[in-house]
Amino acid sequence: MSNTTTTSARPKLRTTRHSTAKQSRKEQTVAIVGLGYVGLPLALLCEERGFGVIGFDVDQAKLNALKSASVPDLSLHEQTRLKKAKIKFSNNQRVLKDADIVIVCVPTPVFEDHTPDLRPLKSASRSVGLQLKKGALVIIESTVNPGVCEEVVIPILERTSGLKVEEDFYFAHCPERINPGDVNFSVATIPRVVGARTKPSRDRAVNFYTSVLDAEVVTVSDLKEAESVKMVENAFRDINIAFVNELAMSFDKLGIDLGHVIDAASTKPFGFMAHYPGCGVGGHCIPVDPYYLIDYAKKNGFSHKFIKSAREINNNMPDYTVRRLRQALELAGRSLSGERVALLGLAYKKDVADSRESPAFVIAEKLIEAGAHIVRYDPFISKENDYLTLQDTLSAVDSVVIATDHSLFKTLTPEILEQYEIDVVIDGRNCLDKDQFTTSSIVYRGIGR
Ligand code: SAJ
Repeated sequence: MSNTTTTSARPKLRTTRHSTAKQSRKEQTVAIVGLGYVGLPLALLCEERGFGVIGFDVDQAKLNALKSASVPDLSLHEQTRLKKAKIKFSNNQRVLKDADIVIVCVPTPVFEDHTPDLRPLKSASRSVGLQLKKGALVIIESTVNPGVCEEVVIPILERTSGLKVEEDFYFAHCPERINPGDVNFSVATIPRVVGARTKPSRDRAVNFYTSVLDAEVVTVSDLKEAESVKMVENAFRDINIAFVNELAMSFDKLGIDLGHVIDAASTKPFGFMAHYPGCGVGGHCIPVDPYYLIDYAKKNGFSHKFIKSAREINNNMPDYTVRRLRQALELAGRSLSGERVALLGLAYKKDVADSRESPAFVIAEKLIEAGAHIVRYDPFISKENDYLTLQDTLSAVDSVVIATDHSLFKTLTPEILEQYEIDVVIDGRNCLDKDQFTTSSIVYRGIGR
């Protein structure tokens, strides 16, 4: 049964907005499985909206941090909520047995060979299944490729619970859309997409989300469409970043400032969406999710050439960044071997403390392989720093590579850098004011400028 009604070339999605009465929320217990950057904000929001909430995570260190209310990357509001939260945090899966709604928000990484690593999701599904009660609703928010819900998760839930999906329990997929560090969009305000096999499951899930969120909830025809939405969103972003990264390497040869070109192209009010070149693509989503789609399509007889090429281009950007440094040092009469280089930024994106899949680590590896001596500094990940302060870091080096556009690094003017006798700067995130460097003694190179 299709849920979408096609009224024009583009199928019109049905939007549903109706809320569950507040008193019924109090009677409902929501269990969030996985308390990371997706699950924890959702748990706090559910409690704020009147649900009884259980927070389950296998990581005792994470649970300890939660109990002491010291968790990075939460908004101020979420930090405040956490301090007074009545959420039951536990790593004992038996706490799940009372849940009316169980939402799985565990990581879905890839192995070294880029194939999907579903171990966390399978383990979570087993824990949920073992405690699943009749009539409960299970929602997967973890990002997965089409087919995972039906071919992996539901069989585990049925096998471990002895219950039958759609007869004894409800099931839906609602891919998470959290954007860490985003001050404009929070879990409450980001529109969501829900897919399920049957109308009862879909309605149960839509009921829940419309009673918790302040954003639109749209439905798609089935689980595979819902799984595909997130894959498409993030592959879209990855290929667009690869597009500007390839342009950057070309325009560096042509001596054209790609940043200026993108800014000018952005004045076109339709048909163009700005993305920006950089030293690589990090994080738990963008560089990972396309591999799930590539892998599943390959297993079903299709090879994604374009999406794969985009991944290769983006994975090559750390190497390109090191080449930019090598070329700049040659102008200063030096080579990478023996060079003292500050690597500024380890996080995968601006002003967050998350370094997963960060290109900075690949840059570090390549610099060390080339014989350079690197000094790391990231104001958000101090445990990895070689010196306590940015000043001490700059005092110990002769050149700089910026791998993350943290706000702190944008204060680095040529005057400041010259005080530390730094004469080469590679701006891997194009976050400094290039024009200021043209009249300085410093060799400045960006990515695509
Ligand atoms: N990056 C570029 N150029 C760009 C944009 C990003 O090189 O134009 C790099 C970043 O430096 C970073 C990586 O790509 O290393 C990922 O950046 P991101 O802004 O996409 O950050 P994420 O990974 O937190 O992406 C999240 C995603 N949200 C979800 O998956 C739910 C993504 O779908 C969002 O599009 C993205 O936030 C967003 O728009 O900010």
